[in-house]
Amino acid sequence: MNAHWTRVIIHVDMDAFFAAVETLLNPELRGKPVIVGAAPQGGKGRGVVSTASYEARLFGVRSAMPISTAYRLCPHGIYITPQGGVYAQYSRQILQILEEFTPLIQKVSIDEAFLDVSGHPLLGKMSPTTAAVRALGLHIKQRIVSETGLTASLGISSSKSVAKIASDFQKPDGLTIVAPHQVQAFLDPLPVRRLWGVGEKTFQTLARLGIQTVQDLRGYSPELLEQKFGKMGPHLLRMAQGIDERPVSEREEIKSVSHETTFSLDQTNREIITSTLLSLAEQVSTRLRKYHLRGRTIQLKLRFSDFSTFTRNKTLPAPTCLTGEIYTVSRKLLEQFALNEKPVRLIGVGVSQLVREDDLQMSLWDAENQRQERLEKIRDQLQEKYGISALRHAQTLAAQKRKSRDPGTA
Ligand code: TTP
Ligand code: MG
Repeated sequence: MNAHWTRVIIHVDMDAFFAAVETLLNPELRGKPVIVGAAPQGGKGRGVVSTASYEARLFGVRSAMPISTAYRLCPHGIYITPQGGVYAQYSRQILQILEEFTPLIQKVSIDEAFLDVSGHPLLGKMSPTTAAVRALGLHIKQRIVSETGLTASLGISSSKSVAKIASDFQKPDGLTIVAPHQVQAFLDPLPVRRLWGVGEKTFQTLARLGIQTVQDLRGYSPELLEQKFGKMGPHLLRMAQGIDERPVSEREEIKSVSHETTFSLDQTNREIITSTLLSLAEQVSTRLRKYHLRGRTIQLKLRFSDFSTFTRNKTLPAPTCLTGEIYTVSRKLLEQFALNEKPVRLIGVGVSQLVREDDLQMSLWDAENQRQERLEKIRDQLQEKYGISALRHAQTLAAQKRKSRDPGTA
């Protein structure tokens, strides 16, 4: 059957990325369960798994799992502490290869990107055939593996959301092509959780409505969906129908910026917890300023020693990127918890509802805030140039001295 490809969108996602790079650098690891993350310390380690090789996944080890759980599941695994710089180098090399195929690239994360290859010469001038699309996909995979030694999984369809689901479909070393006339049949049997934009909360609400598969969602009344989810309702329906016109744009779509840390010992000491909070607020605000972003919603995340996890958030009247403001708000959120009852294992701060600096009406942003922002930006520049400097908040430094932070926090 002839498929009319209006656009050809590819989602590239590297396989077990950090673990694959480690294996490349040390071929003895090939075929073994490799776990990249915090030190396991014989099962007593804190912090989390960054990623695991597919051999380790057979034991149930997954990203973001506590390293102690990974150790219980796979005590004979090979545990490696992540070395960020090397992964970033490979990430850049992969991006350079992809840039040879199209200028329309959107990098999504360190090992993931969207490509719009609609105009590629291999696809011809008219609407391309699925065979031509497949040949181009194989060619890209081949270039990546021959030049880096790493395998990628590709999903190809005529929209970003379907391409993204498809790249995950036959991992590792996969190539999944969903031609336009196959989109609905491809999506229908999938659990709704696989759709882009369906997070835990939406998933729970959908489950309560008895909606499990994409097909269930597609058959649901649009009016009721809008009643339950507001503006998100029509969006969900479009995702379920595979309708997604969003362009592949060079600008990264950052939805939120967050940092979290696992204490090396569960904490009840309020002073240590709040100074860690200040350090996290500072890291988050530095990232916001780096990306020229500000956010309106501040979120605090707490995990207690029994692994119960809570989030609290507050939405501000105007968006911010200031350490002081993010810290003050998250500290108020922290006060909603009785910290002396249960020790804290993990604490995190996030900022969402982001706006770009250039989209912001400056009148919303009073003179004092502007002055403060300029100061913080100068501090960022000094930090970048000279590393941690005496200009950092004294309290942050004190906090850093007091606690040691595990690597591998997501
Ligand atoms: P992913 O692409 O989510 O995972 P992956 O490449 O390891 O495995 P897959 O084959 O399933 O794609 O993330 C890319 C890298 O980002 C991953 O190798 C390590 C890092 N990462 C973390 O550090 N913490 C996390 O929780 C996740 C999900 C990823
Ligand atoms: Mg990956």
